[in-house]
Amino acid sequence: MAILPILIAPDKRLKRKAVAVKKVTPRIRQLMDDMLETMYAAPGVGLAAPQVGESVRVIVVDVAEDRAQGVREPIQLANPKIIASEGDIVWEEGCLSVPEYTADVNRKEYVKVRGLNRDGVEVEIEAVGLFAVCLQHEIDHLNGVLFIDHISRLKREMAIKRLKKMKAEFDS
Ligand code: K1U
Ligand code: ZN
Repeated sequence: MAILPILIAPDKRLKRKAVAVKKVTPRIRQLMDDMLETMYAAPGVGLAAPQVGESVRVIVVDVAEDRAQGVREPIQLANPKIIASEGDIVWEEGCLSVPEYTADVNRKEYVKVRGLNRDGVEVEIEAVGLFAVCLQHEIDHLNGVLFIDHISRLKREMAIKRLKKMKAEFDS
């Protein structure tokens, strides 16, 4: 397993629509495992393949409450699709590709997601609260959408300005 570099916005690779996985091959399984290791190291509660420069429809999520105690409940999904949703929730989100910035985002409170697990078997996952929010956030990444695309234009432009400044300072 490997820890992969995470792309930081603004980056055009984060704005592309990722392509569907035809089959969960050993290469896709390796990507899923590397993404999990990258997410735990960050640390984060989710990660989408475009964030590590791979434009394929793969996400990983782990929102286990006892993660600090070493409890892991990893979810690895290819081609995730929301097939049902209910209710509304506002969540203060962050993003590993938008460091040091959080904002309230309107999401669905409950989602049912269908996808392929690491064995290539079709599964359905029901989620509420942070788990549901995280699935929606990661599926957005597969469609080239960042959480800052859900906030006001003024706030988004301020966030992007800060990111550009951070990148310029890092590069100098
Ligand atoms: O996709 C990403 O960039 C990961 C992102 C997911 C996410 C966070 C919050 C709401 C929705 C989606 C993160 O994991 S940011 C880091 C974070 O929230 C966190 C990190 C460690 C412990 C708990 C939370
Ligand atoms: Zn994100």
